[in-house]
Order: sequence, then structure tokens, then C-alpha cells
Amino acid sequence: MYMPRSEKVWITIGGVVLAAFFATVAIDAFVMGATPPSDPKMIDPAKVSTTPPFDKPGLVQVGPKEYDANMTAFTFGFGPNVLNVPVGAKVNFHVTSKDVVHGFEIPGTDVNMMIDPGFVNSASHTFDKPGKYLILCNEYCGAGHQLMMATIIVGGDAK
Ligand SMILES: [Cu+2]
Repeated sequence: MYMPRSEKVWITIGGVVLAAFFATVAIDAFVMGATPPSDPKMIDPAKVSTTPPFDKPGLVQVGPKEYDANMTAFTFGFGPNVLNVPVGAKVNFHVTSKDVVHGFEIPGTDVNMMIDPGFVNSASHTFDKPGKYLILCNEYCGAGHQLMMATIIVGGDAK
């Protein structure tokens, strides 16, 4: 069968690109361990206020300089509203929503999560620089959305 040379070249290029794509996906999955999210932590969204640890939102010290921040998001705020952590503290945020979908972003860090009712989402950050950090809701959640924020004060005593 006659096939022009340019067509053979393009078929070869397409085949190489496809093979590279499959190789990338295979390396990502089997060597680097990238998998779809699984085993999500779920709670009853109607019982957030009575489900530990969200019945007592706040900081729990879990190591010499490590804290769990169990937080709730609701229209239009976060519980607790202020966190005090020492400089150099690693904070593991565990956040769930009491009502609708909210956002949880700390500008200037890698912490940026969607907070769905019924799910517990987690992210960690180590606060090496003292100062005030803002927690913002970045998912429109209603008429008071622009007021929805909390503060992390780094450099005070842990409370
Ligand atoms: Cu919001």
C-alpha cells in the first residue's frame, strides 16, 4: 500500500507521543504512587456539632511543635475564629462544613481546600514566620460570604 513519506512521519510522531503519554501515566501511578482520592473521612453533616473532634473545635497539641486544628466552616464564619500558634509550629488543619460548600484558603501558603458538608478535608502548613495569617472562604456561600474569615496569629502562646 502506498503511503506518502510525510504521512508515515506524522503517524510515527503520533505513536511516540501516545507511548510517552502512557509511560508518564504508568510512572505516575506505579512508581510515584499517584492514585485517585480514596478512603475519604466522612461524618453526618447534620451532626457536626456533636461529632468529635468538631464538637470542640480548636487546637490540639499532638507533638512538640505540632498541632491539629479541628475547624468547622459555616455561613458566614469559621470555628474557632482565631488560632494562636507558636513560630515554627506545624498545623494540621481538619475542616468540615456544617451547612453548604465553603472554601478554606490561607493566602501565601499551599493551604487551599474545598470544604463540603459531610466530608473532612485536611491540609498541613508549618508557620515559620511570625505574624497574622488570614483564613478566607473562597467558595461563594451566600450573601455574607465576603465577611467569612478567620485569623491565625503566629508568635503568641498556643491556645
Ligand atoms: Cu464563602
